[in-house]
Amino acid sequence: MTSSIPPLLVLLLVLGSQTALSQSSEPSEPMCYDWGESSEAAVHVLVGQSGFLSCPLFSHPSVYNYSSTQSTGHNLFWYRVLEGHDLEQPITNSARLSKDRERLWLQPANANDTGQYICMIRNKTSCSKIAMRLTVLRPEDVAHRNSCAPAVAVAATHKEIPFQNGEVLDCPDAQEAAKMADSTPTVTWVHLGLRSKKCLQFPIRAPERQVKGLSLQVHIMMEFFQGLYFCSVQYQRKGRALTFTRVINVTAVNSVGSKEPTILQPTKDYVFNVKQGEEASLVCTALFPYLNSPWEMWWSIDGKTVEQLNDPRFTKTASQLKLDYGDRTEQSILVIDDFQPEDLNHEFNCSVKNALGHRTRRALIKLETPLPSLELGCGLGVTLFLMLILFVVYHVFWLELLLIYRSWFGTDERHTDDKEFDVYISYARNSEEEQFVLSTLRTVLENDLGYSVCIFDRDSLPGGTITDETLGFVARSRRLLVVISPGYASQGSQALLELKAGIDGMALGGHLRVILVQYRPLKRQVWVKELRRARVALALVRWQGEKSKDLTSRFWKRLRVELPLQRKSVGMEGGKDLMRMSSQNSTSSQTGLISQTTKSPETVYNYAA
Ligand SMILES: *C1O[C@H](CO)[C@@H](O)[C@H](O)[C@H]1NC(C)=O
Ligand SMILES: *[C@@H]1O[C@H](CO)[C@@H](O)[C@H](O)[C@H]1NC(C)=O
Ligand SMILES: *[C@@H]1O[C@H](CO)[C@@H](O)[C@H](O)[C@H]1NC(C)=O
Ligand SMILES: *[C@@H]1O[C@H](CO)[C@@H](O)[C@H](O)[C@H]1NC(C)=O
Ligand SMILES: *[C@@H]1O[C@H](CO)[C@@H](O)[C@H](O)[C@H]1NC(C)=O
Ligand SMILES: *[C@@H]1O[C@H](CO)[C@@H](O)[C@H](O)[C@H]1NC(C)=O
Repeated sequence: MTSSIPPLLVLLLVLGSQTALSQSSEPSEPMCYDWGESSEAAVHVLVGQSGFLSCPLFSHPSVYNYSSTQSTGHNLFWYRVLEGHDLEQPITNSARLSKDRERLWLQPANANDTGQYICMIRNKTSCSKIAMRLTVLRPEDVAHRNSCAPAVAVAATHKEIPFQNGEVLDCPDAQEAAKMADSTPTVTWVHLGLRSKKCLQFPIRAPERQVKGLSLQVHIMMEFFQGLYFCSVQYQRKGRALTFTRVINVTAVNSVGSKEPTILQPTKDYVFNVKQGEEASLVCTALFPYLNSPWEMWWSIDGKTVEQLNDPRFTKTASQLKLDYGDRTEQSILVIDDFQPEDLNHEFNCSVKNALGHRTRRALIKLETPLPSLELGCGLGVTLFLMLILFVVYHVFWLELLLIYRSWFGTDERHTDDKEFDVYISYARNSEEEQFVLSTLRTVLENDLGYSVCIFDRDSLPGGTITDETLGFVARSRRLLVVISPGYASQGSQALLELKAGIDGMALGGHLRVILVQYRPLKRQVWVKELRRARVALALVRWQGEKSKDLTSRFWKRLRVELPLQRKSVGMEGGKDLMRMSSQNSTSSQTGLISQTTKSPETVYNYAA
């Protein structure tokens, strides 16, 4: 940013606010305004070389102009401050110390000239004074020391020369020295290459750079002409040989191409994505091609600069990204604190300007509403919770769910087949299980659940062969309920016959399914091999003692799932009564027959074998 600050302000800032002091030694003399010490005006001179102090009051001619002060009767006086004594000693003109307009020349400077100096302009009614510091350096103290320079030099001046262009390098202060010299001074030039770091003493053969009088002419600027140019001025004054060295820092700058500034970022269609409630940084990058004139870059909000708005929510930072032969890439970032949807109504413009042109680009902004993490978290939590509930419900109540599902969508097998019994119960006779079968299983199935149950010993008619009748009964049943027990289906038993008939019927697709019911915990090893083989494919329902007595227990639910669908009879009195009439009472009438028809071991044995 090179904005021109009012010179008076600079003067005030630089000098610091020193109080106006009365310098009056005589009552008639005016108050003298004291500007304090100017750090800008500090001078370094090499011991033994010529140098000068320039009165800083005149460095801003809009405030003090040497020519005009002369016309208002002002005189310029120089003083040296004697340190430790707080005394201002007037400087008297001599061959070595001489005034020339606003300058005080030291020809040459001595080591003991180092100190504070004051220049004062005064007429009868007004007075101003300012102080500055002179430092006389030894050659070994100097920054630009190098082996090739004929002498060392102090402060460097800067010069930019466009490629392919010509430029005259004047040795600073040589003209002024020439005015005081007895004869024309001589100047020697040395170039210290920027990259090569080599010294080149002029004059040289090549025609691009030539010494002409007190100057060095660069006819066509090249990249390797960059670097430091030392010029040493030698002259005679009042019979004394004098010298001083100056240095010019020469850099090459681009000369061709458009010199108007361009906005590199944001591009025409670029959209800044900003988040609500967060800090938004709008980055503007611009290229200012080399132009020896001021340039400017700024952000505006609805046409007002950040400074004009003076809103703490808007701040900006600027920085230089690149300097390439004078072409500067500059960046300005507008930072918007806590971006809100209303900010989208503002017009954020990045503007650039130099002497030849200006550009403005509006920043397109898209607001990304952040996912409300709280609501998202809640939603997720609720979903997980529901899933957990479903999981639990399914695992605890899956039997119920299955039963409900079946009651709604299942088909009643009894309408599609011509079977006579729902359940055929196969069990080991004379075992603990027999009691369970006859007193519990049969009763509940028939009376409470309304199934038609076939128990061979009860339902078979006297006279027939046991094998045929068994096969017939099993074939006419929809389910074969096998109540397993340690001795179940031992060799040659009725139960083995029933089991084989059931497994065969199942395998042959006779609409028969075998269900295993375990009354007591039982080791698998004691199962007959037919059972062991079939086990994988069969449902096993376990009796869990007292727990299973209740009709709503798991045992009965599982059993009902395995048994044919009983659409209307579950818990219904009608079904119960029907069953009692149809089968239960026939039991008693047939019990007597069992003894006559049971046990024809040979037949069973033959079948089994
Ligand atoms: C079954 O018949 C017997 C007599 O044969 C009778 O005492 C009993 O009440 C009957 N049971 C049912 C449930 O009808
Ligand atoms: C100083 O004043 C003289 C005459 O008063 C004027 O010609 C000259 O331009 C002024 N210089 C500056 C730098 O203002
Ligand atoms: C002294 O200088 C001031 C301006 O700084 C001017 O107004 C005034 O007339 C001058 N006085 C005389 C006596 O020339
Ligand atoms: C300063 O130094 C010079 C020699 O370099 C000497 O002649 C002169 O007297 C000195 N002046 C003071 C005030 O010390
Ligand atoms: C010369 O000027 C360039 C560009 O301003 C700067 O980077 C470099 O440090 C200067 N060289 C010296 C020796 O001052
Ligand atoms: C902002 O820039 C756009 C072009 O991108 C322009 O049309 C508009 O006038 C500018 N607004 C202001 C206030 O400069």
